[in-house]
Amino acid sequence: MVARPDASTATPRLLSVSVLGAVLAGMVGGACATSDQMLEKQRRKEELDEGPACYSGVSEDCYTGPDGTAGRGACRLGQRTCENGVWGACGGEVIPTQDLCNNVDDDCDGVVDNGFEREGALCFRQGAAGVCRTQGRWRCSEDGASSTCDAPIVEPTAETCNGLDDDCDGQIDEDAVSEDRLTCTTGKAGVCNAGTNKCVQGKVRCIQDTQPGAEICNGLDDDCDNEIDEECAAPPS
Ligand SMILES: [Ca+2]
Ligand SMILES: [Ca+2]
Ligand SMILES: [Ca+2]
Ligand SMILES: [Ca+2]
Repeated sequence: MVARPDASTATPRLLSVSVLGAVLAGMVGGACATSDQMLEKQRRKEELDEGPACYSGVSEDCYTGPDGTAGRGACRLGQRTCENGVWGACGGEVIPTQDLCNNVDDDCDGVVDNGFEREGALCFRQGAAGVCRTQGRWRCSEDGASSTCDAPIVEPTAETCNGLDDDCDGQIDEDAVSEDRLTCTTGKAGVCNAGTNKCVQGKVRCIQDTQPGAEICNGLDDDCDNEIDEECAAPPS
């Protein structure tokens, strides 16, 4: 038996040593019932030595959430009051909860709305091109369970020559000039007059089909100087 005879003044640490001794003694002696009784006796004694948990009427800050989360995000300390030597419940504290889409760091990990797009951040309509790829902002759902992009829906329209992808196929101003409007005139002389309407940088322009060349004897004004077959070479055979 190694328990200290003067256990009434022993510190909790020394009491623990004496408890260990009691256990060892019980094991060595094979008398488990006896050592159990001794352990219980020691436990009661330790309780008495600690005295009351608190003094009645005293209040203090309290917090039951994980260390380091109080004061971060939504998490707040609470207050507890001592009554009849026992601390009451921790009232008014805010401990971590699952982070919802609500612009608040509910789980108090320092990140607002983990797992959601941040409310108010820019977004574009997904899977859409051209003028259909509208811009909006992320918005939290009413219940905080999801976030959605509020970009407006724009339906594709016929492609026109305006520098925009009106039909939302990813190409700007492709086939913007209709077949019946393709042929045009440039106002220039000779073969330089014939042209084709093309959409250039959002504007329809008449682009001449033939550049001026050497004047040949063919009944045409090949060099576009407003004179036909002047000093012409022989036409190709
Ligand atoms: Ca949140
Ligand atoms: Ca297009
Ligand atoms: Ca267009
Ligand atoms: Ca000419």
